[in-house]
Amino acid sequence: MKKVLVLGGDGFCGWPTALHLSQHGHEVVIVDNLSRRNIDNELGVTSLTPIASIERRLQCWKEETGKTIRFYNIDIAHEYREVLDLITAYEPHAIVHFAEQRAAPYSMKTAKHKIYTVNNNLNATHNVLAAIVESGLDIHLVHLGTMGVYGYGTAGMKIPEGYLTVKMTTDEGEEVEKEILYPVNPGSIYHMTKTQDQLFFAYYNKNDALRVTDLHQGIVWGTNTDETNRHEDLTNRFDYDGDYGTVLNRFVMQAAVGHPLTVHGTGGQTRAFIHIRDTVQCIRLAVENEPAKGEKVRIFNQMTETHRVRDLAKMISDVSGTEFKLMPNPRNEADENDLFVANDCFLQMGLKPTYLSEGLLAEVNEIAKKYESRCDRSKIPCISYWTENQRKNSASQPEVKASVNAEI
Ligand code: NAD
Ligand code: USQ
Repeated sequence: MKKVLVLGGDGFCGWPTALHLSQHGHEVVIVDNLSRRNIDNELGVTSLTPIASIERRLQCWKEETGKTIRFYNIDIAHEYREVLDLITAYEPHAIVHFAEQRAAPYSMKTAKHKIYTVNNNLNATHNVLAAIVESGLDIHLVHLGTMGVYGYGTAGMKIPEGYLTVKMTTDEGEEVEKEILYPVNPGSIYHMTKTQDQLFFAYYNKNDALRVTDLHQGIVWGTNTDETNRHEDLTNRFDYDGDYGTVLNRFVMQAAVGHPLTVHGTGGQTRAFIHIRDTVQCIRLAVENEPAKGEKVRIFNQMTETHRVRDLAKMISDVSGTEFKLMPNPRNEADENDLFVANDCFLQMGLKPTYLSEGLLAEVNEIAKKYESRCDRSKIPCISYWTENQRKNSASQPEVKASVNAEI
């Protein structure tokens, strides 16, 4: 049994992870400032699934399982003293850190949103690291990073798990080998904060010998896990709006309400995916297998399959009969890319993935169809633009081409 602090434990990944850890015998305390719920208010949207208050969620978990999860409302980015006091009093074995602003489109909306994302994410991560050191405790930090730190290109090789061995020629003409962090190539201000997080971890690992596992996660799809399925009041959130909704869950919901699937550009972007059920398994595996003292930062690629956006649209269109549309891309990103990713670490540790081929239809029928009446169609369009050019392009070409089950 490990004592685990789950930072950001009211969020989409954090809530099912907290329950999964609790169910597997770990003692869990959640910290969250509920900023995600406040951002829903700012954007005028709600989760497609109805989500209970954090107090009701925890009471329901107790009623269902007899297990207690405590909750503290602390802003990790701004309340350093409270973070330190909690760590010192609770003495966790591990801290799982989800508590960041995680939407790329939200981070690109305006200068104010860029500044919020940078201040929130960098201070949250740094405060946790500084507090672990100041507490003097030997705590394993497990952080949720992103595949997007690498960019999505390949140099004719699989993207390795975090590190790259490079060969250099010294001034004397001698060839030397060195291991470096894989070069970063962030595609948004949000992704940029995750590349900076990596440097914080490398520094604190070198200077203070902190044990850190950084999980470079792909796009999470799906909604519920075995634990959140136990009761309506444990249901996980499902974001579908243009800022927080991620591509696969958006397509699933769009198919359920008969909205044309919103493919950006040519849909040639290839991305990495993982089901929420696998996310919670991976995090438990990471918590239960901490790095040795003095070991370099462990980096795992937390993803199970890669797909091209237009192939996903085609797959969902074929299943549902909903047409898809190629829209002007609001983002500044490559139109087409290949993506090959190494993910051996979690598979070797025993991860049994849920693949799209098995989980997709259940998601459409059990979640999107069930809650379709809660969808506000006016919140579906992506209206955060990466640059002024993208904004102008969208205004002049509302959609590029419509297509029903067509080959593109
Ligand atoms: P989310 O927004 O649903 O959850 C984040 C939680 O952290 C929210 O409950 C929010 O209130 C809380 N939070 C944010 N800032 C905080 C602060 N300063 N103090 C206290 N609490 C704070 O996001 P998510 O989808 O659950 O993502 C969790 C983590 O996983 C993020 O770091 C994200 O970058 C990473 N990730 C997510 C995905 C995905 O597809 N959802 C993919 C890869 C990586
Ligand atoms: N896209 C569409 N249509 C849509 C929405 C998105 O074509 O309606 C495209 C985007 O242009 C992009 C791709 O789908 O090319 C993925 O977009 P996304 O919103 O699903 O994912 P992203 O912005 O990359 O962010 C999400 C999470 C983030 C996490 C990241 C993992 O919000 O927290 O870090 O996935 S990764 O993509 O591997 O970097």
